[in-house]
This record gives sequence, C-alpha cells and structure tokens, in this order.
Amino acid sequence: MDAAAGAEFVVESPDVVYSPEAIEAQYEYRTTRVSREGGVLKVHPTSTRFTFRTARQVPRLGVMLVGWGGNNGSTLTAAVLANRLRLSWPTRTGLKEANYYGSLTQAGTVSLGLDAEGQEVHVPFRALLPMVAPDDLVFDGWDISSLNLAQAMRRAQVLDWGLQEQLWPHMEAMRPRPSVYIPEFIAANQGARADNLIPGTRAQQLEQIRKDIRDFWSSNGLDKVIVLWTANTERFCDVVPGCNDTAENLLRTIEVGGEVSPSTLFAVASILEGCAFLNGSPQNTLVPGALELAWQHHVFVGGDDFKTGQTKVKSVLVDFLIGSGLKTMSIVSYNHLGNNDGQNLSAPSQFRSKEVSKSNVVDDMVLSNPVLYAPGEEPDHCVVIKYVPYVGDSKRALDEYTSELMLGGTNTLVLHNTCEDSLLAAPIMLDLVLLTELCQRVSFQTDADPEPQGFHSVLALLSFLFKAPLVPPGSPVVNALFRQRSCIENIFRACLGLPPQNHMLLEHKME
Ligand code: NAI
Ligand code: DG6
Repeated sequence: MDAAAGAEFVVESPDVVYSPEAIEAQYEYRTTRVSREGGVLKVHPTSTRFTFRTARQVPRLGVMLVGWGGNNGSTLTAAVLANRLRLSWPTRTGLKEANYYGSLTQAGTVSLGLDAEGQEVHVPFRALLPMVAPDDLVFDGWDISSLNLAQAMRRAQVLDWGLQEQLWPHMEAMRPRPSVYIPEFIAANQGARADNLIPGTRAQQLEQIRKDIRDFWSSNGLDKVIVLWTANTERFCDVVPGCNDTAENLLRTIEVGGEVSPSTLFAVASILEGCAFLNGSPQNTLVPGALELAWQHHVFVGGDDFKTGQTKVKSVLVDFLIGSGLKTMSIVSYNHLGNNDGQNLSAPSQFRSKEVSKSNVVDDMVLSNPVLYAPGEEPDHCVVIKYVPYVGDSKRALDEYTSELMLGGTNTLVLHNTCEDSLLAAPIMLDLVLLTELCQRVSFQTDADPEPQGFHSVLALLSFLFKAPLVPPGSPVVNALFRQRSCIENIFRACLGLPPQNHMLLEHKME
C-alpha cells in the first residue's frame, strides 16, 4: 500500500509559490470549444492562464444543522465526537473503532503521480489542500423536536448500544434550538414531534434564526459558520412571479407573508448572515429569489438532496452502461425504510419531491449519447419508496436495469442493497461542509480578468454529493459520479499548479 496516511507533500515547480498565508499557483486551463459551421463541427483547442490562490489558514468552523435532532443530524454529531474521543466499542463481531468511512475527503485518496519505479503514489484527499479537520468542527442547530442530542441518537436507533452509552454524556447537554414549523410543508405525520417552535410572523422567525446564528458564532469564538438543511423533506414550493422569483420579492414576501417554506427561510437567514447554505433534501428550497440573494451577497449555496446510496450506484452504473455503448431502456428503483424520513416520505407531496430528485439523475448520460438515443428518447424510469417501520434506519434498495444489447439481445441487472441510511449520509454531510469551507478560501484571476474572484455563488463543485446538483445558470448539470469526482480532484490539482489527472499512463505505453 502506497497511500501515506496524513502524508504531507510539496509541489516543486516555478509555477507554485508557498507563503505562510497562501499557496499561489499559475495554471494553464486547456480545453476545447466547438462550433457548428455548415453541418461540420469545428473543434478549437483553447488555453486560459489562471492564477489560483488558496489561503492556508484553516478557520475555527461552526456547523449549524437544521433538523439537528434527526437521524442524520444526531449520527453526524455522534460520528465526529466518536472520532474526536477515539472511541471503540465491543460488538458481536469484535471491537469497532471510530472512523470516517464514506467520506471522500477523509477516507478517499488521490494519486500524485508516478515514483521512480513507475508506481502511483497516493495521498489522502484531505492532504491535497489545507482543510478543516472534522474532529475540530463545532456543532449546533435547530429542530422542531425538543429532544436533546443523546435522546435523539437513541430515538434514531442507528448506533451500537456500546457506542451510544459512551456518547450519551457528551451529547446530553446539546439541545436543538426551536425552529420554524409550517405544517403544510411536511407530512402531517410529523406533527406529533413538533414541540420546539419559533413563534411569530415569518419576518420575526427570520430575525430569530439570524440571531441564533450570531449567538452561536460569537459564543463559540468561531471564524465561520455553515448552515446545512438536514430536516424533513418538504413539498415543492410554488415559484410565483412577484413572490419568490427575485431577491427583492422574496424578502418582501417574508415581510408581508406568503408562500415561503421553512427551508427557504433558513437559506435567506444564512445568506443574510454571510453563511454558506447547503440543502440536503430534495425540495426547491433555493427558489430563484434565494439564488439571486446568494449571488448578491457572494455567499455559497449548494443543493439539492444528499447523494448517498441507490442514486450514487445509479450514477455509476448507468454511466458504465451507456458509456460502454449499451442502450439502457428501463430503470426501476424500489426501496423501503422505516425511519422518520421514510414516514415523512409516505405522504404524497413529500414523496413527489424525492421522486423528482431521484429521477433526473441519468439525464446527462442519456443526452451524451446520440448514437444510442434519438432526440427526446429516454429510458423508462420508475421510483418507488415504501415506509416499513420495522426495518428502521436500515434501508433496503432494489434496482433493475434493462439494456439493449447488439442484435436484439437484452441485459437485465438486478441489485439489492442494504445499509444504515444515516451512516451513508453523515460522511457526505461532512464532506459538504469541509469542501464548501475550502472553496471559500480559494480565489483566482485570469489574464483577461485580473480582478480576483471566487467560485460562482452556486457551488457546482459539490455536485458529487448531491442527487440533483444545482449549477449556475447555463452550466451543464453533471450527474455521472466519476466525472463529478474528477471535477473536484482536478480543480484542487489546479490550485497546486498540477495538470488534470488524465489516467493516460503514457510512460507505460512506450517500448
Ligand atoms: P429525520 O426525519 O430523522 O430527521 C429530520 C429532522 O428534521 C427531524 O428531527 C425533524 O424533527 C426535523 N425537522 C423537520 N422540520 C423541521 C424544521 N422546519 N426545522 C427544524 N427541524 C425540522 O430524517 P433524516 O433521516 O435525518 O433525513 C434528513 C433529510 O435528509 C431528509 O429530508 C432526507 O430525505 C434527506 N436525505 C437523507 C439521506 C440519507 O441517506 N439518510 C440521503 C439523502 C437525503
Ligand atoms: C428513501 O429513498 C429515503 C431517502 O431519503 C433516501 O434514503 C435518500 O434520499 C437516499 O437516496 P439514495 O437514492 O441516494 O439512496
């Protein structure tokens, strides 16, 4: 094994300068432009010179979870504490130790290049650029349910008992702040747990959320706060001209009352406090007015809906099938689960939000292959979710993919996947905040535009972690998982003046 855990490295190149404050890298962005002229595609190689600057000082970072007392919120908090405290606990299959499996940044690696023997040298993803260490994160958050985090962990039934026992004293004092409950947005079956609420008008609720953020920030001596929605899936919000279509209209609607979801209220509060906002659920929290507000305030927003299990596999498998030239014609995805998320999704309009985000995840792969698919042609795609209380957080997913082979053949693949849903989601939530924070420290300029700028406020680099990635207007949506991963890896390599990972290994293809 060549992956040096925690490996430090330095890039030795005239294009890269390390100072105590920053890593500055000159980078040649080589790509191609295509034009259509008289039925002929003309391809033009292009080159743009970038200077990337990454501030090296990592901040003391606070994370506020909306839905802190839910399965994901309590599991993420428990995971960070268990790692920080280096906990281990006995199970029937032996002693288990805390780790961050499932996190791209913490458990994934990247290749730096070939060594003298022609072998690849891997380092942890987190070693590429200075990143906040997850053990150092400070948590807070809101929930409409008043259970403290220890009780919430117990309610979630995700962690082994021996681990819960050790974590209990560390989580007991963590209490979610009251939150905004608008019954029409989540399933009626959630009403029973709504005992921890912010009263008042929408404008007063917005003010309270902003006050909570400021309070958390100052009382913990934080440098930055990121807000992450991991509360229940809401129904879609109607996008209505004059109501939430522009920043100005959205702010007015909050003042006078109208169609504003709790999640949009949290997004607006975060943006106004200068905090990045990430949406881990499928609903359209980031309505056009919220996107415009984020852009006006130069605040990152990202979404929608964590890409954890079934969808992650789909965005690999369909990429493999279509990328290999097989014509996938039918995708049927069924799952059942018994946690509170499943119960909420048993209501039609909340299910509809999830159905939409789970259904659009192969569009880019289909569109990329006009050899297989005629314009407008696409596979049948059916998504079913059932609530089965007994199985709790252990989600069972069954998928069937049917593809056409050459000369009239058919290939049907069937998958069965069982796992704890929240143990898949927690490391993704971690990656989201760590990557977002890192992106806040990256700026760049080009020869044509020497004014330093940051990434677009819609942080599309996070696409790897979302089922229905939000991207800046006009930008292509990429769902294919390894394209999404390469995007992160190669942009980080660019910040170090390194060429994109091309996997050509030409050194090994010569006589
Ligand atoms: P959960 O139901 O256990 O937790 C949600 C929490 O949000 C609950 O404690 C609830 O009381 C709280 N809540 C509801 N409305 C609220 C509001 N307005 N303000 C504050 N708190 C509120 O659900 P879980 O399993 O933690 O999932 C959370 C979200 O993440 C869901 O929307 C789910 O669809 C989404 N998700 C989960 C994935 C997973 O693998 N676990 C993957 C992708 C998305
Ligand atoms: C039922 O599908 C519950 C959902 O919250 C999912 O577990 C979640 O969206 C994960 O979906 P996927 O497709 O990434 O496994």
